[in-house]
Amino acid sequence: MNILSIQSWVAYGHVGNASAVFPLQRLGAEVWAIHTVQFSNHTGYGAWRGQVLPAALIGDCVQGIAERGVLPRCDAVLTGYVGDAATGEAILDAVARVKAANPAALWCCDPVIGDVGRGVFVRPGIPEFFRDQALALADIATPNQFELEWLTGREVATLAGARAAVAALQAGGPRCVLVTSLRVAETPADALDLLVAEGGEVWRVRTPLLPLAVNGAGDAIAALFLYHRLSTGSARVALERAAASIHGLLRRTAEAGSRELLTVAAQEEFVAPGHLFPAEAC
Ligand code: PXL
Repeated sequence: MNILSIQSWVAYGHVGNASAVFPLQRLGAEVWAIHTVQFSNHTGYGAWRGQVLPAALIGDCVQGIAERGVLPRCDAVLTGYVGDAATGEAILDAVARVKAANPAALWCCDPVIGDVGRGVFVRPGIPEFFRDQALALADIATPNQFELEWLTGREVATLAGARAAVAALQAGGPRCVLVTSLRVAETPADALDLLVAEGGEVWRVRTPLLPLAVNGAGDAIAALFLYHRLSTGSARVALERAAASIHGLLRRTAEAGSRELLTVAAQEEFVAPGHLFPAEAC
């Protein structure tokens, strides 16, 4: 499996490509990683150094990959954190080139905009890029609850509200929508839900809520979900496997009291997760 992953890079810690690439490799996928930014650390610290990389660099790298003649073997494009709205065009262009070379390739678009508690944490124009341009062309979208609300303009307070918002998102583009973290009225206080919708079916996995605040878990979930969705063809199975691996990763991270995901130390969870949480139709 070959995945073109266009996301942020951080020198220290695990978000963006630094959260997504290693789990994919550990599962056996080849990852063609292109970075939208190179920062010292994630922006959740409030301070960071580094640069937003020029949009032209993304196009250049895609061009170079195309010149190797391998684009027809690209199974999917995975995109996430975008440092500047100008990068949006380069991402759309990369997806168009991959799909022209391999019409079966999927675009999994993680519309990284913000999070509950933190609000919007990307530059102006980026949320609008996802809503107005990207999602219409994506096959899979992986918003968190905050992003689902922002993108659809709907409040998500109940399971029915979540289902309606997901259906609204699907109507505008992606056939498959994974909500990577959901807490609604039906969610017990000590739990976290993940929801996936595809082909008229909606599945929910409920995992124990863990006492931690880390960044980058959504980036790893999107990558793991894409991998398993590609390898099994089933959104339900992909949800179960991604949720199990992420829960294992987060459990070990919480046990260690780490501020960064233990992506390397917990790598066994990607291939043999300790706990499986069955999906329920809803
Ligand atoms: O996890 C999303 C993300 C990705 N990339 C960078 C970030 C964040 C969230 O803070 O700062 C650079």
